[in-house]
Amino acid sequence: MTRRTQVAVVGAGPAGLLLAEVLQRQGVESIVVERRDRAYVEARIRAGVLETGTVEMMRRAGAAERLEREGLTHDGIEIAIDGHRRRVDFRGLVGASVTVYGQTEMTKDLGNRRAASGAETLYEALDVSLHDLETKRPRLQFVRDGREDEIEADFIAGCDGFHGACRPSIPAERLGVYERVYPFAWLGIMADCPPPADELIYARHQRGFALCSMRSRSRARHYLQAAPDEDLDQWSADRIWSEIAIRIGDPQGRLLKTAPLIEKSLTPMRSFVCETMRHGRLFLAGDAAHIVPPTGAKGLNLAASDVHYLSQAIVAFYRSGSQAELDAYPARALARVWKAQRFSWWMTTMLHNAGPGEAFQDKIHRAELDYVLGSPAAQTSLAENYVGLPY
Ligand code: FAS
Ligand code: PHB
Repeated sequence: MTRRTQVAVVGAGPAGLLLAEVLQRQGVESIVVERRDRAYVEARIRAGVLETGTVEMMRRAGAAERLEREGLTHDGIEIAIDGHRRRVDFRGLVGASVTVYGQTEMTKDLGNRRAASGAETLYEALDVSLHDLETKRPRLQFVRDGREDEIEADFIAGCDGFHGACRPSIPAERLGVYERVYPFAWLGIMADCPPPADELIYARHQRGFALCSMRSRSRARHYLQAAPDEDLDQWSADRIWSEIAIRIGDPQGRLLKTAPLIEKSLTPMRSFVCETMRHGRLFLAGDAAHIVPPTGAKGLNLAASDVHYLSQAIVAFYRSGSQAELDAYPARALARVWKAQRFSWWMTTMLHNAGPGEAFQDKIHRAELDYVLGSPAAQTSLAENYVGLPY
């Protein structure tokens, strides 16, 4: 049986669900097709800091009620160099703040919104393949409950992340790809204990980078710079906690509360952009098109700004028949993507040890951080990028 819809969305992560619900509320119907089950998608622990624009997109999706109630407003961050902490005051410098709210919660809220709107989300849809992308009737084929299924649509939104099926459906010779892989990774933990400070602490230390973040005032989310092939079995909870304490300048552990680990993971670090964000009637959004090192807290937020541009273009098409905004989508989205890539690369190289043989680089990056922490002008630049550049 072939289902028919206006927009077929591949992926029920933040980008896919946000796009589907923003479109739904503007009268454009969609079907979302997701490889995993809903519980798996909503349990994936990832991002935690939302730009103002992302909060606004959740409002446009009709899914911001809990976020506005439970999200924590942060007016700044702290940056530590070898244990000496200084605050960067976003509110004072640029009159804006960020909201701390877990991606898991955002995806749950969007999933509940989607279920309430009665629109279709097909979970556990396997072997998704894309067809007829350069025609006016592109199609998705997939297997669900052991049966082959098909959706015909006006447009396909590729929101299936870095390892999805959509980007590879674009002919290789059409792909414009830029990539940098970093010589380190993040060892991430989650624990039910208060974070060491009211705001996030980004720390540069000769032993490596550390970040103390949170999901609430009683749930901490911390990261340590580690090798890309780090053996997590060599990292006991005690070793992790003591290393975080040293790197943030709390060697006696007076500030850092500890608790049993809920999660321990290793995330590789890369910068990746596929500039081919459109191929025929296929449009890529979110991690399907770009990956940033998480130091600048931009990954999830770029998915939201892609959705802003793509939803505007699709709605304009249905309202006026004009293709102009669809044609302009890649350039509009990429203008913001590359600025966020630059900021994420800058925060990453400035705060992480470059590794053996890079002593000169490390001196330059420490000097840059020293300069930033002593210059209101440099801190203003950091602040306006961190809180999110305008759409
Ligand atoms: P997602 O990858 O979230 O979602 C894609 C969806 O598509 C998934 O549900 C997947 O199951 C589905 N899918 C994939 N292939 C499919 C197929 N063939 N058919 C159907 N469905 C398919 N960002 C930050 O800002 N801060 C962070 O700290 C941070 N930490 C991260 C940690 C990890 C381990 C990872 C991988 C990413 C992290 N990110 C972070 C970035 C992350 O938050 C992404 O930016 C965000 O998930 C982007 O959302 P989507 O584009 O929806 O992609
Ligand atoms: C997080 O809370 O997961 C987080 C916060 C800030 C970052 C990266 C990750 O830069």
